[in-house]
Amino acid sequence: MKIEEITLYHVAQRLKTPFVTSFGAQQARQCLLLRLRAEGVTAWGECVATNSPGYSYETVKTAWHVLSDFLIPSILGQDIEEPDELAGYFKGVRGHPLAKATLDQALWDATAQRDGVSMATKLAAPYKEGPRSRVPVGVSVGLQASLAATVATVGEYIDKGYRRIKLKIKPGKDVAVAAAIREAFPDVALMLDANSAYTLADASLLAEMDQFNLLMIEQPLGYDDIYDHSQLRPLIQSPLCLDESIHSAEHTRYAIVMGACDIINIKPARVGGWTEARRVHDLCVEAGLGVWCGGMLETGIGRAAQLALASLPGFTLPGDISATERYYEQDVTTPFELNREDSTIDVPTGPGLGIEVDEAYIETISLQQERFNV
Ligand code: OSB
Ligand code: MG
Repeated sequence: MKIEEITLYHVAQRLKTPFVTSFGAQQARQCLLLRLRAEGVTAWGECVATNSPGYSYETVKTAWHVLSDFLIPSILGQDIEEPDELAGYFKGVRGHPLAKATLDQALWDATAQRDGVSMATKLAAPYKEGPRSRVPVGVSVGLQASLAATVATVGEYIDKGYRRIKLKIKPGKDVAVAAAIREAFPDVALMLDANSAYTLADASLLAEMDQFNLLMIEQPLGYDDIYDHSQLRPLIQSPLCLDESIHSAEHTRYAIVMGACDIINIKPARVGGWTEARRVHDLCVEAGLGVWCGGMLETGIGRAAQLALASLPGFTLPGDISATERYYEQDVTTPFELNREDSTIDVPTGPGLGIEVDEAYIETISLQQERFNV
């Protein structure tokens, strides 16, 4: 497919409630949206880099720079048949996986539309089983002002039908928070995400979490560490999950060889896109690690692509893919809804991402835009 035109949008949306983690608080969520036109097809990608470099070193500004000055020029006017060809064009750019994943997503959307199949079906092509039609999901609850507020917030999500709760923790807001939630909701599938707020010296505190029957503890140690996690793993009983540290299939291999984790949270953007995310999935399945699809507070554009990935056979654990109304009053696509009866969301079945994008609404939330033509 000849890449004829690309438009970048820097957009800002207000989250319904501030999302607070050990690395900071966010309410005005910014991201980049990218529209790609190729041979009569219009496709979309979302760059989940945000205002500040708290989770990743990438921000909306670094992603705009890397996309507009390097990645977009490298593919504009080129004939690209499949998304896995992108790696060759991007060879000259080290790092910046969130920027690269934006174009990777748009290429998966464009080529799936060309093939007349959903992105989920295209991703699932190598497997015996086709894609799942609905995927199990949970909700990620940010740090709250008090224990009472945490219990109340979690209760509201459980009432809405979510059966898996992820709680953010940080030093000083950890054991007591987990204890309060476990006491109030003895049966809910519960996990904790520290976003790298601890060190190996906190092993005994992390082992105190063993009493709460956790689904997992996510990324307790350094954001680029694999080795210390391998040292922590035998010291705790809760399954250990890596998020921030895994940027590629190679990192996945290191984690497996070192025995650094039981589970990987696959965020396709963090590993540079959906082609690489599928490789991570395959390595985990082969090694017997659990996988699930993480989230970055996506708009409907990114959410559709998360759902496509999470429909692959290895994604047996519930993902951080909540209904649109958990995040936004209004979205850039038709909203995604939770199936209350089984805490799932339907995977789109239309061609490509299978969504309708509201371009007029994107215009109203756009802070900056730029078009690139051949
Ligand atoms: O660590 O998983 C994380 C959001 C932004 C950055 C990092 C993380 C998160 C979440 C939210 O936990 C998941 C979601 O609902 O999109
Ligand atoms: Mg995380």
